[in-house]
Amino acid sequence: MKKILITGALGQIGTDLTRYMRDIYGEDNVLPSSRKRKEGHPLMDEGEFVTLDVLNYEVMEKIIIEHEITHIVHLAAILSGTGEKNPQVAWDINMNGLYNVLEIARIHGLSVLVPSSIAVFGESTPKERTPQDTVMRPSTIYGVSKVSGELLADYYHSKFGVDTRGVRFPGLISSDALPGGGTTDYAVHIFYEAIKNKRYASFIDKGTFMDMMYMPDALKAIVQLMEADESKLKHRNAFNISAMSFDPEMLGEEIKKHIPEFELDYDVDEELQGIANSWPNSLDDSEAKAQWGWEPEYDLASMTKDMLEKLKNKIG
Ligand code: AKB
Repeated sequence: MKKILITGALGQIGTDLTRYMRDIYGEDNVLPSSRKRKEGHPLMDEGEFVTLDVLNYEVMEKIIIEHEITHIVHLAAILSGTGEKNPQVAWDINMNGLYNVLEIARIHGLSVLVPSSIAVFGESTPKERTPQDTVMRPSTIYGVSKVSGELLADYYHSKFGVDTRGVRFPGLISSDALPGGGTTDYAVHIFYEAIKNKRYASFIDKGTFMDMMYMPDALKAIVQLMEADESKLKHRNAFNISAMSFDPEMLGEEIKKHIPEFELDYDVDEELQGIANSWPNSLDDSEAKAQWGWEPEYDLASMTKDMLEKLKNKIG
């Protein structure tokens, strides 16, 4: 029987993941947490929720013991854009938070799933079909902390036998919770603006390709990897996964098929553009496919159609 603690659960992934996991493992077996309560957030009224600052080891340990937690999905992190505005805070939360999680897992015999990101790659990484094992010299504090996190989680597995696993998420597109402070966020904002105003000024320039994934595939990946047969895993932290790669123009064209009056123009943010330029154009996710059966369902066309339908219901 699994009893799962989700850190950073009020963010883009956590909101959907809590509901998805509760459907699979039962409401009482999935405990979302975040640094603060957020009144009005749907998870406040959907079963148990605890406040947990991942930098507070004692509180985390108390929650683990009281709730008899067996697995931690560690989502609490500062993303690429926000990280560049305050690198010290990003390092503190991304590294010391993870260190606390791994130490508690080592001492109490828990399993840990911690997402990494395409941000682990940098300018010197091969850009097309970026291999699973390749050069990793990121240029953002987020990327530096995610590479370090991957290595630390691998170390806790090889040194202490902690069951650590992770995926390198691309940009995630979802209709429930908004993303916060990422370079790939334009690919979510564009949908809201297309429905509300029929136009969008992208902060990422045309011709900039990045990997992306629709949230249902991301949720599936987390559970699939958590449930994967350990003996088949040659890698642990972290697997390349992807579902599609596009630039803003391609996404705009796809939206126009549903909203013909939609107009896309550009108001490029130099800092975020620099980050996007340093990331791969497309990932090779064949190791995830071979080792634990990863297979995405949504491509650009099916994701766009579903996003627009969901958002029209949500915001009208
Ligand atoms: C970001 O843009 O920072 C994130 C990511 C790709 O990890 N969405």
